[in-house]
Amino acid sequence: HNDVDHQEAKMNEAIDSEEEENEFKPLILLIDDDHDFVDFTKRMLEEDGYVVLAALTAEKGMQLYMNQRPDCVIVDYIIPGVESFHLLDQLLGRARNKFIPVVMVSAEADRAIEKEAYRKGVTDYFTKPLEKEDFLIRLKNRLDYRSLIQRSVMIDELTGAFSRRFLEIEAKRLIETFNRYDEMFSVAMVDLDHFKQVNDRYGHQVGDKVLQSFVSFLNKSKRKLDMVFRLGGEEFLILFPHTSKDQALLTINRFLEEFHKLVFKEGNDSFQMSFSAGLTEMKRTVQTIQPLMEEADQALYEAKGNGRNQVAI
Ligand code: GH3
Ligand code: MG
Ligand code: MG
Ligand code: MG
Repeated sequence: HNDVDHQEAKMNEAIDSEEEENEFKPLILLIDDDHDFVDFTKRMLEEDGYVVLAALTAEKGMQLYMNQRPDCVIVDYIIPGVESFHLLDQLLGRARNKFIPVVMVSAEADRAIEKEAYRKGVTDYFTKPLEKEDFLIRLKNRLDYRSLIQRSVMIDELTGAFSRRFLEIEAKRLIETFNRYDEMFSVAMVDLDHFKQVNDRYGHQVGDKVLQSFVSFLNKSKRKLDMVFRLGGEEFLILFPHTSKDQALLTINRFLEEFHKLVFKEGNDSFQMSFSAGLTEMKRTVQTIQPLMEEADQALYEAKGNGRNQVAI
């Protein structure tokens, strides 16, 4: 019922499995009324490592499209009971802003139809019978491109933390879960202390390395469901699902203690770092992440003012 949920679950899966030897299999929706073609194509795609959902009618196709959020749609030009291009229009209307490639297959080797399909926005147009190798190569290119876009939208390039854009999506999901199930979550705003000094003393590259180390420290120390986002510079936000601020406070205090023990070595020099944090939790009166970020930011400001290397609520 919630396609944002599903989409993000899949993104997380994609990221988790990056390390686990790319176990993630793209999901392909095939909409075509021709049984034989569907059987043949489904088998061909499965042999190539895809998961395939097949629909023999436009209605079923649209339903699967909405509920399953495939990574790519392959759609027949002529499906009985639907005006030509009507289904395509419906699919493209919803596909574009999610970067889902829509591929048209047709028995018609008609240039006018092909051109119209491209004009509408299909990524490829193939005539039947499919030329296996050509088809699979192009499909793979499309899907690689799609996962690249997904990754670059979600992940901060320097540190590997989640991006600010992705925060909006995750926060929305947690707020919905809170509204529906009273499931508490906490938000921490985190900022490295005197980070500028690292840049000034050792150069930007060392500063960058500290940022990377900080994120990998957080990722190693946090629980699996906690999420670390880079808001910019040396400022981060951590989402703690299923966690009250009292519980999150214990966690952050543990982070503070452990992080400050890490020794960074630069040539003959060595130095230690710390961070400050501001913490808040979800409440009935808010409907977006924005006010929570402001509260956490205010608390962060207090933590800085009280001498840094600490957390405030
Ligand atoms: P405070 O304890 O008050 O937070 O002091 P601070 O020095 O950490 O904070 P300030 O905001 O004064 O400086 C942050 C610095 O972070 C300034 C900026 O040049 C640097 N910075 C921002 N983004 C990056 C980055 O991607 N890499 C590096 N190396 N430095 C960055
Ligand atoms: Mg600052
Ligand atoms: Mg700072
Ligand atoms: Mg800062």
